[in-house]
Amino acid sequence: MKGSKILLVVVILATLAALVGCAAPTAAPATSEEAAAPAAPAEQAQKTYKDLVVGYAQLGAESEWRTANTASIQQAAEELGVTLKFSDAQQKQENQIKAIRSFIAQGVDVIGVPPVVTTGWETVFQEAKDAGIPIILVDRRADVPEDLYATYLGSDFVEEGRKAGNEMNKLLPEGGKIVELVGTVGSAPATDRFSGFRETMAPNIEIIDSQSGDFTRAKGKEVMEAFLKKYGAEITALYAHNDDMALGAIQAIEEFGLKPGTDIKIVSIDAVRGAFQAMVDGKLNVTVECNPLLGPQFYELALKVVNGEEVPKWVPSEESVYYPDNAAEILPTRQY
Ligand code: GZL
Repeated sequence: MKGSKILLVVVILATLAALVGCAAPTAAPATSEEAAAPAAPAEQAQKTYKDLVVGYAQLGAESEWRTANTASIQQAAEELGVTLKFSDAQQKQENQIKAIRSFIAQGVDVIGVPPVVTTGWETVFQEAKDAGIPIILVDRRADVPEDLYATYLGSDFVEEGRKAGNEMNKLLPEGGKIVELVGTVGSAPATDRFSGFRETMAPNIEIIDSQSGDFTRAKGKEVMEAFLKKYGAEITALYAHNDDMALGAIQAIEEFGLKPGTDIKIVSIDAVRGAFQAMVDGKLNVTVECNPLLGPQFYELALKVVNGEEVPKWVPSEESVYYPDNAAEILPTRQY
């Protein structure tokens, strides 16, 4: 009897032990935190051009250069199958900022922007960063901390100014008095072309006046008319920060009764078709190239940035200098 009792007690104890988890230890149960943690996110899927959504806050349509830049951005998107949301700010910073905020609200993958001026961007670029949307500066730079943009794709405007200064020295070996048509005040190209030119300009050349023509043909003509009224034939040459202002100035010089390219030498920047035609016509002496055809490079950078690939902080454009002697031969090949 006693043995059977002991056996019964053992069976009962074993059963109780099994019921209260005294079984062989298993892996420690997840803590409450670990249990709540989401599964490790899968590797973020790599985007392709076809599923890339890009916002481009274009600054305006002020010049042949800008028109070509817009065409390049739009054509490259179409060719690559990129979804492009495009806006034109009519050269107003507040419109560019509104466009960037709209792209953030729409949840685009990446935003491209040519800042119309260099200042006033920190707040909206921080909003894009907080939303996890990278900014790519295209064409023009902005004065912001480097962590607020992924990369800058554009020219070395100071070097363009240096090249223009060297060309002016060649045109005026005896020196002379020149006037300057400055681009949009506060923009990177205007600021840098202004300083670069003065780095290389010869000491026997004097800049007797310098005013902004805002990169437009109409304003360039208007300011040149004022220069001619004030200085007349005293002006030996003109330095224009872009071809559109130079073409406006050429009209003003002809209406004044002088010969552009002969009585008043002209050095300009951009190398748009209109400048090549003016060189063919003997009215413009030099144009320093500034390449607007940035579409393909922009999307290549955009895809890399969205896919987390390393990109340089600055991708400079390749550019040259053009003269009248082969302008007729090159003109038909120019894409802008
Ligand atoms: C330069 C670009 C300038 C052009 C002008 O990269 O920002 O703006 O030189 C244009 O023609 O208006």
